[in-house]
Amino acid sequence: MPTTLAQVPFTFGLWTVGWSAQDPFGDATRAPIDPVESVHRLAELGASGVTFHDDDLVPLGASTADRDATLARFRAALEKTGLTVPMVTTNTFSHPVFKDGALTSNDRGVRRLALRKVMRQVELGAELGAATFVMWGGREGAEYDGAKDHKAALDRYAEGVDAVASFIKERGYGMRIALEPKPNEPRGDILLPTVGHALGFISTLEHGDIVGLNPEVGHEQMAGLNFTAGISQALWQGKLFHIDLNGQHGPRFDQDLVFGHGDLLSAFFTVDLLENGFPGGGPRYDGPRHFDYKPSRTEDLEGVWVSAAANMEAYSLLAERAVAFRADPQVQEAMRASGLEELARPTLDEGESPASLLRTEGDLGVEILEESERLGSRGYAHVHLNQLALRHLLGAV
Ligand code: ASO
Repeated sequence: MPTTLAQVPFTFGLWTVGWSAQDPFGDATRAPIDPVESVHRLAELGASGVTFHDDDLVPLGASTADRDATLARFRAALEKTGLTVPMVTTNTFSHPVFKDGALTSNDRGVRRLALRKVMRQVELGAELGAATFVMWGGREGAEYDGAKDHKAALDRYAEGVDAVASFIKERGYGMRIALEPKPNEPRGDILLPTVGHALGFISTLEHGDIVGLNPEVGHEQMAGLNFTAGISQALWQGKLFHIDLNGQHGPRFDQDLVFGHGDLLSAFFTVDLLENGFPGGGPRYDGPRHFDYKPSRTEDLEGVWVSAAANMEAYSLLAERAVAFRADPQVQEAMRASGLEELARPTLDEGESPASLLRTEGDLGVEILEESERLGSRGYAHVHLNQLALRHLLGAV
């Protein structure tokens, strides 16, 4: 396997490698994996951290004594391997109680129960030093429009997220919440279906200062959207708190493929953004490169670890190529020709009034047409730039 970038913090959810591969049409094809084994195997492969839902580590309903024993074994594995826990999350989707949602269930008792489950996991995350708390509202939604009062559901969602955020602040945990959008599956429609919806929602929150996003490649692509563009906007708004990398082939069921095994060119530009930043400078993502994928159902236990390594290899290969892409003088020239530098320049001069653009000695209508014809004849050479990216991606340089 090619070298992984030593400085890149690769992390995996315990539920990813630990998935036994049951799907809506078939039984599990693999035996469960002990989380402690996952910690050791991932460390050997070069990962720097693991993440988990409450129930991934401690089965729902475990007694306090069992919970303590499990946590002690887990902590010992972390200490031995040096792996960290940069993020934790809560399972508010598997148990039948959450069939109509957790924080937005029509049943108030379910909403209160969900808050207890979430806050209990916040406490554990804080103990383990997690900086991010992911909230994926997989069951927050409906199958039928008439079955959900969307105004009330959004009120309750905001109330729930604000409650968790204020709890974090009250306890002084210094943790931030990252909401994870998804358009559908397992619900027919899920609330906060895309990065854009979630950003709009966050702007309404009382404690929105510590609430951001955990966008997932496949989730945006299921909605037919451009993932790199989505995380760009999240970064631009200072809201890219975490990221879920995986692969997906367009708008169909959530495939959770290995990163790079879906839309490869899109994956290249995602890595280019994460490793090199915006071409004109600006906010950078410095969090973990977290893989939220599923080892395909066809794989045996050895295949699980091969697929885990494949994520890191794909990212590392793309990172090497993205760095070479930006350093290539031909690419820099093509970027200039495409107008990228010009785009970084403000449209109005400093102190220039927008209304002054309307001032003219001549006929405004004629001037607008003449200007349009002059500027409209320009070529932007975007295809050449993209072809250079393709050459770098294929190692044809
Ligand atoms: C499992 C889901 C995934 C999400 C995670 C966090 O498949 O999309 O990131 O849980 O709750």
